[in-house]
Amino acid sequence: MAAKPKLYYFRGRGRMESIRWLLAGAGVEFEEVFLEKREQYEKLENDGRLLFGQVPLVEMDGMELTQTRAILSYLAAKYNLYGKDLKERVRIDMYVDGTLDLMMMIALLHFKNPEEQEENIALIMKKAKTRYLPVFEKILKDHGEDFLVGNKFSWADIQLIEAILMVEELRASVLSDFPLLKAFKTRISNIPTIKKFLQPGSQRKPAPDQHYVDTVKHILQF
Ligand SMILES: N[C@@H](CCC(=O)N[C@@H](CS)C(=O)NCC(=O)O)C(=O)O
Repeated sequence: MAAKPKLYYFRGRGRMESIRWLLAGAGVEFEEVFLEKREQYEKLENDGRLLFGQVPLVEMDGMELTQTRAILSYLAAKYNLYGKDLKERVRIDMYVDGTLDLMMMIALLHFKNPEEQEENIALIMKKAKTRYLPVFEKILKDHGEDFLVGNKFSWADIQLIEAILMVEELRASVLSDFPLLKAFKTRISNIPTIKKFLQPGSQRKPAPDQHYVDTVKHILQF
């Protein structure tokens, strides 16, 4: 039996969370090594395991993988969540990149001071409601299918549900003007692998707290 993918990152969401979601959505078990101390990060670097001196790092299939987007697309292709042809694949890429842009704004929020955070939340909510969510509502409306691409569960669906849940953590009512996205959320949440990942005790990580922020700042020295 092939070894489980091994994920090296902080004990929190950050750039690794979408990788966790994608593995979980694909029904793949994984192990995690949490970086708690600067020395762990330095050791990975000194051992030449971080291609550009950065995490996430995923060890799998005899490779040491870095660069989040590359890891995600490898996983999507490997686990058959990346469309049936190049045209579906590029649509999945577009949808994923849009949601990643939105999610990165939210992930960075926790590293800002309280005043900046308030301003940023307002901006993120404005962009979520006027730029990102309408796009996905329209996609679902136009094709009338259950999934975003090719009427088949894909990486794009997994990325979108992760993004929806992150935005809802900021404003619980955010989907009130998006009925098809509401139904999408319910549908995707009930896919067995996703349902399992949403249960308490799974490897899904909570929203960042001060300890997480302090650990990341300590390890990366900023
Ligand atoms: N393009 C990279 C960026 C990775 C990145 O910035 N990782 C941060 C932690 S989330 C890091 O390791 N920073 C250390 C550094 O850049 O020196 C990716 O998407 O994986």
